[in-house]
Amino acid sequence: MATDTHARHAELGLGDDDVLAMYRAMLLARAVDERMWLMQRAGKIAFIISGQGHEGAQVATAWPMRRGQDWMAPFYRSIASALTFGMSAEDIITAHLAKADDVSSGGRQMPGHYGGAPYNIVSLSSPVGTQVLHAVGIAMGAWVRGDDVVAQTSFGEGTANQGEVHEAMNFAGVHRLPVIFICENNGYAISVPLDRQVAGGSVAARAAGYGMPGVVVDGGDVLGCYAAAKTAHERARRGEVRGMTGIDDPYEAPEHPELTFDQATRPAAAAAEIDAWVREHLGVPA
Ligand SMILES: Cc1ncc(C[n+]2csc(CCOP(=O)(O)OP(=O)(O)O)c2C)c(N)n1
Ligand SMILES: [Mg+2]
Repeated sequence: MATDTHARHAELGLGDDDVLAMYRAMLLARAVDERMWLMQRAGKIAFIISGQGHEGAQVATAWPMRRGQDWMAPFYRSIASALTFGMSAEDIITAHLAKADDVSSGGRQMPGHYGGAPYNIVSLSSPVGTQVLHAVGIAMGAWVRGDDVVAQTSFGEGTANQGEVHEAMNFAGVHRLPVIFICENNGYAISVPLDRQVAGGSVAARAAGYGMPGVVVDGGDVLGCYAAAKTAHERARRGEVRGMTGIDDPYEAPEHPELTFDQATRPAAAAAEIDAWVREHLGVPA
């Protein structure tokens, strides 16, 4: 098994040092996330939106992105994406504490709105999906200027149903812009399950209608996510076709603390489904 794993990352052009660095980034993201939960419970942070369960997919899809050259328009769970693309743990925690030297906004943005001019990370707005338009705008600007730039944006599968996400993807497809759309599908938009959000059951399948490839990758398969992101990045640079990746993420462990009302109304069936998933995948005995 160890030999197979080694062959797989080597085949993708990754060295042992690369995969160790990816694993370290995942662990750092989890450690920062857990620390912020403690700080939130201690009353030091207003709220935290967790990225737990998304780390592998985020590190892997950010890995092919060129720091200082490409651009990222992330979403509120993008702790690992932001860390991989240049933000430090200190940047992330300082932003949540709303300190004056916070790189994202000088303490003026809400928690979870990752951004930083030095890192080419565009701060998101609170209405879900707006960052998808920003990424397409960045890609359009790069194309007009003739710059070698790839923009990447990420969002949840619930957000994929916002009107502007359709507009952004259609516009990108029509103009063949260098932008990668990453849908981190964790099966729920707060308490609404996938089958009540997405007709047809797949966000990635919509890519055909936008004239771009759409692939589904298991979000727990870090190397699979890396391979998909690397291919999409290469395609975007060639100006050939843009990549749209549907990431099928594992459930994130904690719930949204700021959405208490929705938690209370989450259907019992959802709790049972999550419980079954945890038992099966994490080996928790019944
Ligand atoms: C336009 C808009 N509608 C509703 C909300 C409230 N809201 C915040 S997060 C969220 C759920 C989004 O679900 P999904 O896109 O699947 O991402 P997840 O949180 O599951 O990662 C909603 C409805 C919002 N911020 N913006
Ligand atoms: Mg979701």
